[in-house]
Amino acid sequence: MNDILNKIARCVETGKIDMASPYPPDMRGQAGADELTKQALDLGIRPEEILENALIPAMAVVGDRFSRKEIYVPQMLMAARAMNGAMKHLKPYFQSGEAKRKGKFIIGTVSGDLHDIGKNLVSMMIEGGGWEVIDLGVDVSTEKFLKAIDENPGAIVGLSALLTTTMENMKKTVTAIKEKHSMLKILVGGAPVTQEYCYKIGADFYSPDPQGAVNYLKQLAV
Ligand code: B1M
Repeated sequence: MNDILNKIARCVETGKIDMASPYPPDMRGQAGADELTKQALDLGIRPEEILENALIPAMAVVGDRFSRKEIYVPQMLMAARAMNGAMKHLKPYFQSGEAKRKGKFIIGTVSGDLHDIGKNLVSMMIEGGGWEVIDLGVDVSTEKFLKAIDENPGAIVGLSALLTTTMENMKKTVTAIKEKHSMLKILVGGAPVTQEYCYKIGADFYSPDPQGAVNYLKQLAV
């Protein structure tokens, strides 16, 4: 089992999306993240294990290499594509929540921020937890969040930010939402976000991972 998970991790780290991807040269013609993830599921490996033991650690390796200037944006983008190639096989498992919806959840990555892998994971898990998810995508302006809230009364809102520079936009959006809808619950997350920052900007809950977000919503639905 570890062998195939290691191979999937290496594919994500090197941006080997699928069999047709030419990089890295020593893996040319071999299965990529796409095919290997399918194989792993066929072997009975649980989707959570693939995510936690291969995909997420691989993205952490990619981030460290970027920090050390060993790789650049194009390689990060290839890694993200390989991750998405794997995720498309996991998605149906995470989305197969109960048929009856517990409520509505609006989610988006804040203005100026294009990172969506973590946000998509949170979105999938919450959908799998039985909520109707309205995913506004990336680079979402405050106005777009406010419009979605007006169109979906009673919804809970989730904001994701991956850049220290866009955390400031998270604050602006939270402030604007709370000014108009003081009782509405706002959940925040993303790598640079902390519990302390959540309190500071007036959001209601911080979760470092999708499961924490699911648990928070579960508690609100009771
Ligand atoms: Co970017 N990037 N990136 N990037 N990128 C980071 C975030 C960075 C830490 C890399 C580094 O320097 N080590 C760094 C930010 C530094 C900082 O601000 N302190 C960085 C930078 C600098 C940049 C650019 C500025 C680079 C440039 O152009 N010079 C640029 C900015 C573009 C923009 O947004 N305006 C940029 C671009 C990109 C790509 C487009 C190439 C690509 C994104 C592709 C995509 O998302 N579709 C990319 C990638 C892939 C990364 C890294 C390598 C991986 C991010 C990721 O997907 N992680 C990242 C380094 C890293 O994180 N190790 C990096 C995996 C994902 C599962 O984790 O998103 O943290 P994460 O989500 C987690 C939790 O945070 C949590 O749950 C998830 C699962 O556990 N979570 C929530 C997330 N949202 C949540 C919401 C919740 C609750 C939990 O409730 C609502």
